[in-house]
Amino acid sequence: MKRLNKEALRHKLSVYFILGTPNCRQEPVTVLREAINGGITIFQFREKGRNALKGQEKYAIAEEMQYYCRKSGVPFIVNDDIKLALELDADGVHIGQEDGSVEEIRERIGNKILGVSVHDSREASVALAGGADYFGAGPVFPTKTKEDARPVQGLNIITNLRNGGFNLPVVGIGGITAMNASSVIKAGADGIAVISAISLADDVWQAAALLKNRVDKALKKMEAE
Ligand code: TZP
Ligand code: MG
Repeated sequence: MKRLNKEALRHKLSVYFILGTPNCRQEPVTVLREAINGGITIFQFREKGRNALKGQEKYAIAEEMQYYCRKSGVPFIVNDDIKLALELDADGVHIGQEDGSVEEIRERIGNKILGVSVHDSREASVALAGGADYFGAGPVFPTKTKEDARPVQGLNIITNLRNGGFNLPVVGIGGITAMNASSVIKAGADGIAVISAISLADDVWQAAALLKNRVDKALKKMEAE
């Protein structure tokens, strides 16, 4: 996939699904395939936490997930593991505040998509200067998925970034569900990033489709205002 321009990327970020094998009860590749069919617009492979795969097993499942993403035109982003992203020629990388210098990672990955998790305007400024393409902001709501998550920030994190004049695409993350997704878009986010709302759903396809529906409606409403 060629590097997307800023507006195309903004659009692709609307329903951002993140998954690793520890996040699902069903077979992870099946979960991803159903989520793609349900309408997710971008995917992040985040193999972290208890029982996370390593080495060849991690590589193999990432490669399989990338295959299904490619087939459907869904950008494939790798969390943290720059080496894996380069080996697979992934579409991009997502890093947090503890993952090293944004600038150095930008140099290593060339023109791949670079997402950075930020928690305030200062971190956002540094990420922007270092060459980030989008911000992940949160946790917006309480989450059980990330054990070392920062304190809940509420919708303020999104509003503050927007009021701070940042024009980079922003996705909200943390505790987002079909019930609260519209509020995140209304606060100014370009998209929502979720793990459990899709990965742990009884019907993964339906969960993804419902989120997509809610987000699309909220984005349309924002455009009209
Ligand atoms: N970063 C901040 S909160 C979070 C990450 C990776 C976990 C999001 O998971 P969920 O299940 O959508 O709350
Ligand atoms: Mg990280």
